[in-house]
Amino acid sequence: MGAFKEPHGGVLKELYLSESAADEEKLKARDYRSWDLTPRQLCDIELLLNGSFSPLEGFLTQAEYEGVLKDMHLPDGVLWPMPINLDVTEEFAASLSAGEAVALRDPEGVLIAVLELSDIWTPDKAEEARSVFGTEDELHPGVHYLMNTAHPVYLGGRLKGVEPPNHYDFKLMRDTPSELRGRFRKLGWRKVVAFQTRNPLHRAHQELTFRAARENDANLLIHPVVGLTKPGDVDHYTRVRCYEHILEQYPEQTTTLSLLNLAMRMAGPREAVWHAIIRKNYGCTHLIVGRDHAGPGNDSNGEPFYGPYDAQELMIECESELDITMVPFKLMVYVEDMAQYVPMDETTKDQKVLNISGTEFRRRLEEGLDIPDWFSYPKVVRELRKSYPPRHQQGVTIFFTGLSGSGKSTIANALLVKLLENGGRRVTLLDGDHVRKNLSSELGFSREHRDLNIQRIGYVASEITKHGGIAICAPIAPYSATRRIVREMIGSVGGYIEVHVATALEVCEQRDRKGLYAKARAGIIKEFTGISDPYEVPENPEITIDTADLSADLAAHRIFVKLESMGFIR
Ligand code: PPS
Repeated sequence: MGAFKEPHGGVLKELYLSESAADEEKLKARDYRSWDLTPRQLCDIELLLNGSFSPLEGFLTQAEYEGVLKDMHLPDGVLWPMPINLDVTEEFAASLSAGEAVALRDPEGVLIAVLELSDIWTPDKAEEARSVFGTEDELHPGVHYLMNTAHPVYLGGRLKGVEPPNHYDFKLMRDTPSELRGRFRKLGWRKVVAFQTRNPLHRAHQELTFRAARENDANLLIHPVVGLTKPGDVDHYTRVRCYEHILEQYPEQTTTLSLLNLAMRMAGPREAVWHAIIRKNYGCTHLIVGRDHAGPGNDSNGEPFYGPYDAQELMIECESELDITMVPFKLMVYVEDMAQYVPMDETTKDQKVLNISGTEFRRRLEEGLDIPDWFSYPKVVRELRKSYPPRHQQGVTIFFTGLSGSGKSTIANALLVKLLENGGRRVTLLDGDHVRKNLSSELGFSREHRDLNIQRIGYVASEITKHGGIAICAPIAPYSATRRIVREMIGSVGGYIEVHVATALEVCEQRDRKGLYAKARAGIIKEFTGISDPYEVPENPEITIDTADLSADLAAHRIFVKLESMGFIR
C-alpha cells in the first residue's frame, strides 16, 4: 500500500496491493464470503482504493462513523464529513464475524478488493439522516436512498485493493488522484482551481470558471461527476460530449478536463467540504463553491433544504482544517448592452440583464425552441438536442385502463388509425387480448398474475417510448400500485398519458359483448373484474372518458388533440 508525499495536496493513501499480492489474494478469496457491490458501493470503493477519499483506508468503522455523524471528525481528529459505509443485508451480515476477510466483487464477479472486517453494526438511519442531511424528509434524494435503498447493516474495515472497477466509456478522461497530480506536475501547474459539476455547462459557467482561475493566478480543472448524481440529471454520456466542446472555449494550456466517478449524496454543506477534500487529493489548490452547492432542491413544504450560502459558510468554518482554498461562486449574468457576462453584484440598475433558468432551458429544448447564442455554445446545444429531442420526436405511452367491455380496445384502435393517418410516427398497440396471447399466455387473473401482465406491458411500452415510438396499451390494469410502477418506469424515459375509460359497470355488463359478465355472475368465470375481483379507480388520470356520452371516434379525437397540444404530434 502506497503513502507518499506530494507537492500537490500532501499524503495520498492508495489502497491497491502489488500485482503479486493481488494474485495471491485472488486465490485466497475463493474461500472468502463474497459480496456483490451495489452501483453506489462501486463508486465509493473506486475512490477509496485510488486515494480520492484519503485519509480513509477502508469503509468506516463504527467509531469512525459515529465521529463523522457527531462532528465530522474521525477518532484521530481528522476532518471527514461523509459516512462511507458498506451496507449489506441482515442475512449476509449474520453469516460473518469480525476478523474475517470478505471478498468484494463487481456485478460480473470480478474481485475488486478484500475487506478486513472489523465492525458489524446496525445503524440508526434516522439519526444518520438528521446528522448528515439535516432532515428526515424523503424528498431529499440522499435521505430517500438511505431509507429505501441502502441495506440495514453496515460493515467496516480496511480494504486491500485488487483491481479497479472497470469502465468501458471515456477511459482516457478518467484519472486517479496520482495520475492527475502527475499531469499537473508535468504541465508545471502549481495552482489549480477545480470546478465541480453535475450539469451541462454553458457560457456563464465558462466565464465564471475562467475568471476564478484568472483571479487566483491559477489553471483550471473541470472536474465533473460521472458516478451517481441527482435522479433526473442529464446523463453523463451527453454531458461529457458537451464538456469536450466547452473545453475548446478556454485559451489553450489553461484548462483541463477529468471525470470523477463520485456517487453524490446531495448533502449541501457537508458535501461541499467532502468535495474540497477530494479535490485536494487530486492535487487542486482551490475549489469553486457556488450558491446552493450540491443542493437537492426543495423539501415537502416547498422550502429549500439548505440556505443558498450554507455550504460556503461551512467551508469557511472548516477553513483551517482544509488544505484547499474556497473560491466563492459569483452568479454571472449576461448584460445585453455590454454583450458580455458580468458578476451579478457588479451590474447597475439601469443595465438590462438576461438569464435563462434551468427549467426554462429544459422547456426550450423540449419544445424545440430557440436557445440564443449568448446563453450557450451552438455545439453544446446541438449535443443536448440529440439527447433531448423536441416533443414531436420523443416517445410517449398512452395507457388505457378500465373495466372489461368499457371500450378501451375500440378507442385504442381508433386512436391508432388516427395517428397512422397523420403520419410521421411509429405506433404500436399493446391491446389486452393481444398481450394475453403473445406475451402472457401462461398467466391467469390472480392479483399476482395481473401485476406480472401489467409490468410486462409496461416494460415493452417503456422500451418503445425510450426509442422514440408511441405505445398504446389497453389492459384492464385494475390495481393503482401497479399502474404507478408503470407510470414511473415510462415517465423517466418519455411521455405518459393515462386514460381512464370510465364506462360504468352496469353499462359494461349490459353490453356484455363477449358474454363474460353473464358467465362471471353464474360463477363460471372466477375473479372477474368488477364482479368478483376489484377495480381501483384511477385518482389522477390525464384523461377520463365515459363512453356513455362519447363515441369511440370522438374519444380518440380528444386524445389526439391532447397529444397535439402537448407537442407529441404535429
Ligand atoms: S389485466 O387485469 O389487466 O391483467 O387484464 P387484461 O390482460 O386486460 O385481460 C382482460 C381480458 O381478459 C378477459 N378475461 C377477464 N377479464 C377480467 N377478469 C377475468 N377474470 C377475466 N377472464 C378473462 C376479458 O376478455 C378481458 O378483455 P377486455 O378487452 O378487457 O374485455
